Amino acid sequence: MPLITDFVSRAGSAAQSLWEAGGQLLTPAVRIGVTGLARSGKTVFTTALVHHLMEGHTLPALRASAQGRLRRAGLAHQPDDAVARFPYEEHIAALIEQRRWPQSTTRISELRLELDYERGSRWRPGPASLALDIVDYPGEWLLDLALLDVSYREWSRRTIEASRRPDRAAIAGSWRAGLAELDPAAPADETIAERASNAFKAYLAALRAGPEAVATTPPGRFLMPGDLAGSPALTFAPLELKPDEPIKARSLAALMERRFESYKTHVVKPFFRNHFQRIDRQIVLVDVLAAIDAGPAALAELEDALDQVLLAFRTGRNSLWSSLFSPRADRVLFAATKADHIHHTSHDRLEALLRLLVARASRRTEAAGARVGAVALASVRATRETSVREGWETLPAVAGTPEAGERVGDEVFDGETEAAVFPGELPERPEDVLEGAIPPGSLRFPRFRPPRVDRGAFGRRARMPHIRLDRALEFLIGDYLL
Ligand SMILES: Nc1nc2c(ncn2[C@@H]2O[C@H](COP(=O)(O)OP(=O)(O)OP(=O)(O)O)[C@@H](O)[C@H]2O)c(=O)[nH]1
Ligand SMILES: [Mg+2]
Repeated sequence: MPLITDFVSRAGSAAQSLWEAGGQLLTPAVRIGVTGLARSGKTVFTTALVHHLMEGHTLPALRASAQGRLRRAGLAHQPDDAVARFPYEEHIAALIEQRRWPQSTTRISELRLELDYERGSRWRPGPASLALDIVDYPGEWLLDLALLDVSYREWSRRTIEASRRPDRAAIAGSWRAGLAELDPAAPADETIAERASNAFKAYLAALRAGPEAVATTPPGRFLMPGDLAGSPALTFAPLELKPDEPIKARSLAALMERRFESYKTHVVKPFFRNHFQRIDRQIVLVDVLAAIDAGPAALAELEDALDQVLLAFRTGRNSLWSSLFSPRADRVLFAATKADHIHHTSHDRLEALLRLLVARASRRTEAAGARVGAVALASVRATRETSVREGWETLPAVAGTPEAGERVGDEVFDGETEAAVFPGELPERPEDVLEGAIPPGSLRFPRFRPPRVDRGAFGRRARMPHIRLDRALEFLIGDYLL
């Protein structure tokens, strides 16, 4: 029985061809992309994954591990010198030593882990190695794909029109008021361009902080600039252009248009060409619980974002973009993170909801060429399960240490005291969630501190608890370890 539901299957396996290409000379490598929108749990996922493999913990759903065939895992030099190294040591120390979550990150980073294992195949037994190149990058960057085939004029029109939606009107108010004062035909002026761009970025940030809770409006680098913050390619904004009026040379509109094109040429295309198209296996982390709690508008926005993400994986096969890059990822796993906030009785329901969100996306845009899976997981399990009594009822609850300043009901926590919380339950039918069965703000999800991890026997650390991280690994690399 498959551990994770597959929607679309594709014959053939990349593992095979790599084996053939790699022969005995090179260590075969698999490049795993870890992405997701801001705060979805990318850094914690990558850190936990490396931790379990390095410490040699048994991961029952990863067959090679369950069969005792994983021998050793160690960090090695990464293949790309121009990409920042993922600071694993710093993140794991924060989690274990200080019991705090890692710092937020805004750029791409990479880490190579070398696995020695015993082949499981009866035909080719014996020792083997596999290099895992793990690449963590902001999911917002994938949404930029939508910009590649639109003109500045068209992008301006669409972005301004979308801001007129009733639920966005109030948020867009101050940016739109400033926009109305700008004359696209006025001479190009750096200060005005910068001011317009800042006002537009403030609008994008407000969208993310508002009821939608999910940032899907490109340009993705405006909220996640990486190393490019402040550069001209990131200093532009939409303008109100009259449909039939040409853009005048040396005008404000001409400056904005040139920068929009530079953004595509110097930022978007290189990312897709140099990074995205080299990924073999992709995991897309999704904070579904936060979106449920933010309400139906956030869920609809999230569904849209997942749709766009899947689009990026299909492009190479039949579209305009195929001349630019062709993704080779043959497996994409969507993962609902932070499942430790809810009782295990709701884990399958969370997974079903995620599957529904992705299934609708793939149906709308027709089948993808890659195998797509869904799982609900917690990279680091910060809670344990318990029950609480409310009146005559006993409710399934989770207990952990809420972070200092977190509020549950009337109580404000100090970061040391434990609390048992009934987070709420997800309905049996995932459709009910999309139809508004859970009123916004009704779930109780305090931010818990990472769990206490004590040193085990012989100086070895006890394992950091997780939920279904092993299933995710089996989907991503299980077939490479046969
Ligand atoms: N309880 C729990 N919280 C988690 C887990 N994973 C992530 N979190 C929470 O989510 C926050 C964001 O996680 P990160 O891994 O930093 O997310 P990210 O996607 O790398 O975020 P950015 O780098 O800011 O884009 C953390 O600070 C934790 O509060 C998990 O498995 N369990
Ligand atoms: Mg991060």
